[in-house]
Amino acid sequence: MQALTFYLILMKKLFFLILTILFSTILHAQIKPVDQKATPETMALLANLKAIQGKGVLFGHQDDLAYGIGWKEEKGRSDIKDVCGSYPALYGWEVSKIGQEFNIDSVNFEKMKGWIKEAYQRGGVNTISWHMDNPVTGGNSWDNTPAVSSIIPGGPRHEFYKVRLDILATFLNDLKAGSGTRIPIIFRPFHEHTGSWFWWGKGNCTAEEYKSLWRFTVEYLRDVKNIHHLLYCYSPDQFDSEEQYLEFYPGDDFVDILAFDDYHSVNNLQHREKFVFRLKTVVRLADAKGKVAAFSETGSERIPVPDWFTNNLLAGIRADPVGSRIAYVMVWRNARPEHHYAPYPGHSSVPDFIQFRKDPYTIFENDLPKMYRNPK
Ligand code: BMA
Repeated sequence: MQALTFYLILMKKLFFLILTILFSTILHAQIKPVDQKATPETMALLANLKAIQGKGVLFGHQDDLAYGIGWKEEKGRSDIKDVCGSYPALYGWEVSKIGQEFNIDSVNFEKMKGWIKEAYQRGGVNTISWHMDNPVTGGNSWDNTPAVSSIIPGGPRHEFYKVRLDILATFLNDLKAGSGTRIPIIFRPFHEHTGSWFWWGKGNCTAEEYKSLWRFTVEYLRDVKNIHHLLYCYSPDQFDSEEQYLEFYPGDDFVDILAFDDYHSVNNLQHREKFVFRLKTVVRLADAKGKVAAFSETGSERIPVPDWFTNNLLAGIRADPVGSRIAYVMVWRNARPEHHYAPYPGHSSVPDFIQFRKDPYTIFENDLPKMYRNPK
């Protein structure tokens, strides 16, 4: 009898031990956002992006619903959908000149809110970049007069920067679905900083100043403005080593998505190795840090090479099993015939783009899993 009781107690202990181990494994496997108070939809988006890595790549397009070649603001229209029958899975938007009526590319901010909502309601993903005007000179973001040291805490233009963030926060808070749910946004500020063309880029500020600006931005939006529907995306431009990629990295507590922009190595087949190296580096670092990896911005202006989508982009992504594990890729905007990065009806890259869309590895809106529910 005593032996039986002892046996039962032992079994019970063992059972709870196994349960605890299982539970903590699941908890650890779950990817944690920068924002501990992130909304359930935002957390689900992050978990889904991570779960998708290695299964496929979401395809994205900047300003897709706002305009295309030969049209502007036509309800339901998209160059991507016109060409292949599906909307992209991801939509890029730009908030330069936030607080005014139109952004730098004449996109009306009120209408942008509507397009972000439409995309969300169809199950798509939204990302926002910020070509912020130079806060010292009032010039645009390409005015690379040093400014970062002026707007970080303690700097003479710090209060001015806080007001810019207040205005941005008001816009972000307006991004609500019908139910009042805030629409999750991948926020990608201060991008391409490995180049020196923007005032926040290398050469125009120190790495420490950049990190301080990034950390302040996250803390202010999250802890002061109570914005809990953002995922923070770090996206340098070209880099040739892990050290270079991480030089301005603000830290694991401030970044959800490790990404990069590249319009160079992807466009030159001779530089395939470099392209693959960049993809692999970002995936490896993201894996090691428990983050999502992405290819935040790319494209070939005017797409002069008709098989660019399959041969440059997709073949490059698929060239390596590690490099292929990025969650999404986004091409830049279709502004006008001399400045566009996605095909439109009649373009010579259309047949290839249809192949690209049909490839089982590319994910368009029609192929998306439910991005705002926890993955199974
Ligand atoms: C650049 C170009 C510009 C545009 C800017 C911000 O790459 O497309 O025409 O104003 O991005 O969106």
